[in-house]
Amino acid sequence: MTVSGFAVDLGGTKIAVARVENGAVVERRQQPTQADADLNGQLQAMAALLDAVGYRANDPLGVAVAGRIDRAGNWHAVNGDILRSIAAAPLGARLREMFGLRTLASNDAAAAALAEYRLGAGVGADNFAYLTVSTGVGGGLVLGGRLVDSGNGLAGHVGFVSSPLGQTRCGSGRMGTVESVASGRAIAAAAGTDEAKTLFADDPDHPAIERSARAVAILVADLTAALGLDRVAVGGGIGLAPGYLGKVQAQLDAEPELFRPQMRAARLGADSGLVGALIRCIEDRS
Ligand code: ADP
Ligand code: BMX
Repeated sequence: MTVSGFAVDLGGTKIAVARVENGAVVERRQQPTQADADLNGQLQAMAALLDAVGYRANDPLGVAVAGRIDRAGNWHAVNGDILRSIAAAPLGARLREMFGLRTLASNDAAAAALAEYRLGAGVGADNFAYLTVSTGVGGGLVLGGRLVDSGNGLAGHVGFVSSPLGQTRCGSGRMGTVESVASGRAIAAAAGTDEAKTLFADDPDHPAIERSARAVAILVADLTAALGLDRVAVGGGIGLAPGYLGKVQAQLDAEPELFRPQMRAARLGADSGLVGALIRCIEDRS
């Protein structure tokens, strides 16, 4: 399979688009995500960026988004504080109208998991998980070579399991989720800053960052107990920040060996969602 075409990755903080050739991003554009934009607004942002990287109608187009995509192609924010105007939005149908039949929408972390499993840090793993620690905390599971999915698109949303460190409600409505402790939003809120990124630059050992890493390590051990994971890749703006994976590993080292899978940084870096969205599109539409 040749992984060539175009891709979008719309997260809670940034929207990126790319032209992909043979599984590698060769051209990329990025801008901040509009948290209040509705489906039309998000589609307009995608279309303008795609134009800038040379997309033409009917080129293969994989679209990864934060939020769940149900089997009918409808898009729902799970954390409604992150994408505030996306609920049962007919993304699949609108993508086909605007860009043609060679399009497919996926959850961003699920797409990234598939790309890492096929081309990156998950190659050769039996039971693999990808975690993104970014605006939220997302996940994708590739078990026995197959990406786990569900009709409602919620499968793999491991950021919404409870954490023993959790004390507040997150935008999903659940109390004490991993996302409410470990995400970029949670780190910034706990430290009283606007952006987690500034905290990493100013105070990389801040307790809010340590707490995030601890919550992620506990999540990894819990998932390993449930799924027999042998490898986990970590991505996202926080997950890939210098020193963060080391903090997760240090916390995980306190667990018994059986509950410690191999830990890796996402090898496709910030491109795994883009590449995975296109892989899913090409496999689904051929
Ligand atoms: P998205 O969630 O839109 O996919 P990112 O993966 O960049 O976007 O995640 C955004 C979060 O990561 C924000 O909380 C931001 O402050 C943080 N972040 C982005 N870049 C860095 C960095 N280099 N170091 C630390 N934190 C970062
Ligand atoms: C949240 C959730 C997931 C997403 C994950 C990572 C929403 C809007 N987002 O758990 O669907 O995969 O964040 O997304 O419900 P990101 O914005 O951090 O890249």
